[in-house]
Amino acid sequence: MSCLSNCMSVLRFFANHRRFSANLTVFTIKHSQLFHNVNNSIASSLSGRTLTASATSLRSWNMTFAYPEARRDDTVVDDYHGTKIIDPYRWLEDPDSEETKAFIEAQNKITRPFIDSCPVKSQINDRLTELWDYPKYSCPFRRGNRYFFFKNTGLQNQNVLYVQEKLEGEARVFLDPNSLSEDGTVALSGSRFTEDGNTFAYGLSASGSDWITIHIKDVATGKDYPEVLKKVKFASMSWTKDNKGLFYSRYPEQSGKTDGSETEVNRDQKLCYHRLDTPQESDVIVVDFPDEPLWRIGAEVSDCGRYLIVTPVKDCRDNLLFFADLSKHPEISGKLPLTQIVHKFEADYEYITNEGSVCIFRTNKNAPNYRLVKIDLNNPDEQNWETLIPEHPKDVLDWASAVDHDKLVIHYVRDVKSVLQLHSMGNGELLEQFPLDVGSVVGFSGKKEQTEIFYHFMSFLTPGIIYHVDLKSKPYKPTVFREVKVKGFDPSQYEAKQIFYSSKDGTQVPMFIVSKKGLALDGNNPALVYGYGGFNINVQPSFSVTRIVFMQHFNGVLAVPNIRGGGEYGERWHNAGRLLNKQNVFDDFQAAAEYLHREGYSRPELTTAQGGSNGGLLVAACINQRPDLYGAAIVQVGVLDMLRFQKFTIGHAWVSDYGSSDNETQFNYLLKYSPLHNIKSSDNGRAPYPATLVLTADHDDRVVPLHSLKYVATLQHAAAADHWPPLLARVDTKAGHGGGKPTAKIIEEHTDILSFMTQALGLTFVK
Ligand code: X97
Repeated sequence: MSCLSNCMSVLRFFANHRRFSANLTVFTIKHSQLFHNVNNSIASSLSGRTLTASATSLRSWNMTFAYPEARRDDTVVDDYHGTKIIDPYRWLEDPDSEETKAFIEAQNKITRPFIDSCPVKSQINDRLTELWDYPKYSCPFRRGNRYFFFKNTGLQNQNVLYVQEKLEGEARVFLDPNSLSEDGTVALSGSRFTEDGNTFAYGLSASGSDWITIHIKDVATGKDYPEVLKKVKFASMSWTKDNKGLFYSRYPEQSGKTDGSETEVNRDQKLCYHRLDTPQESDVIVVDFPDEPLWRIGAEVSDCGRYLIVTPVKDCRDNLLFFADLSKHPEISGKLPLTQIVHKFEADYEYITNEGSVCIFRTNKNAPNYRLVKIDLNNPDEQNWETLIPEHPKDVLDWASAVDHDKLVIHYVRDVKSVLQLHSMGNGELLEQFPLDVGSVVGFSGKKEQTEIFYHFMSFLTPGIIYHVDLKSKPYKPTVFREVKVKGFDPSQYEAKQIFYSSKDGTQVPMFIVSKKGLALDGNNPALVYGYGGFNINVQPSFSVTRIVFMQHFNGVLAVPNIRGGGEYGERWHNAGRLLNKQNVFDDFQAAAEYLHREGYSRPELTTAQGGSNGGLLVAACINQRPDLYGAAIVQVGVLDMLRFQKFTIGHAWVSDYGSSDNETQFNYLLKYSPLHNIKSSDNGRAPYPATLVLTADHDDRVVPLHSLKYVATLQHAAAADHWPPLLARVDTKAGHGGGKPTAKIIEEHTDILSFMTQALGLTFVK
């Protein structure tokens, strides 16, 4: 989930479904930014220092600016278990107030000139645009008698879905999201074909919000059915195998806006059944848990069509497991009676396939690296479960997909690199290991009733190779179906390596280091250290044009430490970096920076820390704790108020990683690292911070912008009026957490990030 990644199939930290779902979107495997003369209306709504430019000259850039000082309301005080915490910028939690809007405008007004005056900004932008302009493809996938694939010619805002009768045949546009908005801000977000391939349900999101509307298309005619399903978010979509209707989860009507710029808690999701060609008002609720307003309800129709597998989830890990026997309720006219298999939230259970009543699940129950188990729905007690593929001692069983009737393709993560294998569904035996370079499988297509598979390989220096395997002919021979090259990028000039370094407590942490070959290790090169560190999410190698520009034109060193909290080494790695172990995540990241400095890859004044979302928290916590290690920090869409995150949109789901301030022990722990609550001002009025760019956007309803706004207000308050280095915010509009972002906006954002780094660190653009 690299947020620098431009690749269409790598959006892991933005992914909105748990793991790879072979059926949902074949495209995405997993679920992978800012002075003068502020006008009077703004000035009047912000108190304190003047908003006009100060006359202080800043380093050699001779730049002047002053931070807009926001009103502090010291009367807002919360009592947490007897500890009083002041929250002076609480007013910034209201996204709709004139005062908040003025604050945002004032921030952008100091940030824009700083970035825009970067002398090489247009060169950065030109180079990014040039390199980005190569065709990108997904794996083709067959539904019914047709093949489909996504393609982006290069700079199209959104990927286009094509259809063709035969693989070799001419492809026609099937769905072009670019036609749905002028600026590319309407994106396809989740889709599902019926079993016969004749009907296509697809989600559309606007301006980067998690909200989607589901539309349904007749594949043969290309015409949409009249109904539109609204109030949908975090939804699985699954058709009944008679092709007549769709299970999906939705939220109730709520007052006020629901366009993604609101902050209300998402609650009371219900699983509904929609009958094709009927209005949404006729949908029936089939599963709900009225006593559990915060649960989200996943559901999947079994491959055979008989069962509905229901998987409620409370947080961001562990689910319950129920099933309904659809053969007993062919009408689906109301609540479905459920049989409960798993009664406690203590492990993940993901349906893979079934033969008759025997289902295969991927689980980490008693298997922190995951295993496959067989559960007989007629006899589902745990003591009767059978292990089909046991847990591997080291490798993480990341996803599995049924293919060719009786086989399973299994993706393992071995020391952060992908391993792809074919196993027997009958006895789990290994049938084949597909050769792979060091890198990642970022896309896959194949189905139980089909005899061919495609998989999409990528790495730091490989933009994309799609392999095809015909499972009818043995020995299995993967052939290159498609390989893309990037004009102007010669991979042989670069090297990517993986090293292991010792963290504070001696834990060995893997890190990828990528740069031009033969760079002098004299500490004079800039480094970009990217981390995530949470939610059982892996940061595997991926191709990123922005990183190539950094390496090619700044002699930059890219470093990706696979710090604890992620899923790189299974549940143990995740557990070692969550709740009361969260400090390990920060320690691992700091140790990565120290390693880079010790080994001469860079030095603190040239090192940028970058992270988004949970990684934004990471970077912000790290610059509070060790500002001496970094020259710049890029904090994207970060979770920064650790005492109040659970009160907005889906924040409550993160208590499985963060705990909650509602619990006294966890509150005491959170208070120690919460970025917002640990901002330091030093004696001389100069806060000891690297240059910091905080990025957010008005429709981020995953991590609401108020985190970034309160944080930057506090940072700037701690700094002197003419503080160098700059502590700035870039607040985008018609954008969200990252998913569905149009290419034009991504390139602008990445141009701004590289320009900010250039300005702040004094980097040189080498041609
Ligand atoms: C989330 O906050 C995801 C929350 C919403 N959500 C999904 N997929 C679900 C889910 O996007 O609840 C899901 C569950 C049932 C049915 C349909 C979807 C899910 C699936 C698996 C596991 C958990 C939830 N995420 C975190 C995030 O965005 C990390 C990745 C997913 N964060 C932002 C964490 C901190 C900052």
